[in-house]
Amino acid sequence: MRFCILAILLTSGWACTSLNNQHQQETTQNTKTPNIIIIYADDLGYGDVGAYGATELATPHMDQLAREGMLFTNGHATSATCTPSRYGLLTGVYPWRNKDAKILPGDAPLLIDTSQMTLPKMLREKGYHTGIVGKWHLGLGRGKVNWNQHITPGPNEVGFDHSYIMAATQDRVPTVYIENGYVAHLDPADPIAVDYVKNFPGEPTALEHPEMLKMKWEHGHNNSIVNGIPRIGFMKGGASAKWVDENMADTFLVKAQQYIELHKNTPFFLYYALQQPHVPRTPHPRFAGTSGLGPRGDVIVEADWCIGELMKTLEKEGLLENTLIILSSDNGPVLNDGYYDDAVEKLGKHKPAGPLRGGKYSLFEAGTRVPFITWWKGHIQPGKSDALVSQLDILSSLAAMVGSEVRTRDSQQLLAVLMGKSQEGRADLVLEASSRTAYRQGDWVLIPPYKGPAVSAQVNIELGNLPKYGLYNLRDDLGQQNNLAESHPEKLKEMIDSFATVKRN
Ligand code: NG6
Ligand code: CA
Repeated sequence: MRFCILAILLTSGWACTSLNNQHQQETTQNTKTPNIIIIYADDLGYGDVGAYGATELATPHMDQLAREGMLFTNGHATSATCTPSRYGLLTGVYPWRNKDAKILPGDAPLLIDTSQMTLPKMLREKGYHTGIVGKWHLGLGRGKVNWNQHITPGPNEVGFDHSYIMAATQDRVPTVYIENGYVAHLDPADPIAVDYVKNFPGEPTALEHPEMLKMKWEHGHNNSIVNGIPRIGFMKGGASAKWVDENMADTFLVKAQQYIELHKNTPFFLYYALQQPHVPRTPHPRFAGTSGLGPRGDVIVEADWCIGELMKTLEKEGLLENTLIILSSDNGPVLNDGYYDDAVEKLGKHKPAGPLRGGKYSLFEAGTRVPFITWWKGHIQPGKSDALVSQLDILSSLAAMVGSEVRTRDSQQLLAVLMGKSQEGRADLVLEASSRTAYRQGDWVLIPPYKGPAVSAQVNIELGNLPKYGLYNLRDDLGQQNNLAESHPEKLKEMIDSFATVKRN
């Protein structure tokens, strides 16, 4: 009997230690391999978020992430347009190294080499389940895509276990969702055809049928009409598969929530690539008119709501303490990007670029300096960081976190910075806008001379095309108003030399 009690005590004691060990192991496991969600807005500007100074627009959920996490004042997208930025984010390689990394049409081939290292591949090697929901815009297939069959290669071939995407942009055909390489809800009897050069006989275009439009085009965007909205590119068929623009935010949100619920028991990486506030801006009727700034403001409010709903899902599933969130945007803001949608007329006092000069497409700061927030309950202490960081750095930094040796060419390991434990960011960064590059080092920015209009006639944004070198010191001149190239010849030379060295390497 005595023996028995002793045995029980011993056994239960052992069980207890074992449980403790297991718990400890799980805790270390969790602190090394939390779930990771990158929430990536499309064209959201530095000044579009309350936490970054917006006063005319309410973004309570983004603000909450900023308040409880690290807000980066010097966080950069890799490029001032979408495709190259996403390329940089997912590969950790500067897009200007790849001549094809430009805004892609909806029928472009896959831009990322399937043998190339990517963020989802690196995480998958470390046991993550990986998913993308939302905007892709990195090309699909190898050339002529047959949209009625398995569309490959695509996200699933560059590291994502699961994908639910739009191929390119909301304003480009094909206007359908693609789930793991198959067009969702496609009726084989009504096959899809896509062409970016010529229309299909008998299909209405915006040029010929303006009476069919519920949203008018201002520049470009005058090809096929889908859901009363004129698009870039021509498309035929696929009626049952076509998205309803006003439901897109809800659709992607639900897919993102389902992804989380399905994979809550493994570490997961979710790339939640929101389509807002890119054109065409089509808020759900619940949000139409809510911002007072027109549809552009409304879809930012809608995107913010989606983020709040996603957080609720994390809370409901008990994942709040175990999920690292990075919120950012693929490039800076634009008002008129090709449709008449009141973005300019109803802007009022709102400043989408905040204090920065330029916007989307621009080499000036507002092209690439974007909202950049990291959040991880209990692991990232609330704060603000002025460290220079790029979305390029996410790959190597997260690799370090999960214990992976992977480091890619241009991605710096800045985990401590992203976690708010160090202010030692990058020493320098190459900025890109439509294949033009500029160079940041410390507080200095060098913009080489480029031919081309100073201001884009289409989008009315200062592009950063200067007749001579531009040299700015952002410490005293965040708005880049004072070109110091002539008054600081030595600094100019030093910057030109450093830039040449960096681009050679
Ligand atoms: C431009 C489009 C613009 C937008 C952009 C891509 C025209 C005239 N303009 O070519 O509306 O779609 O491409 O934006 O067609 S991005 O955020 O995906 O880079
Ligand atoms: Ca974009």
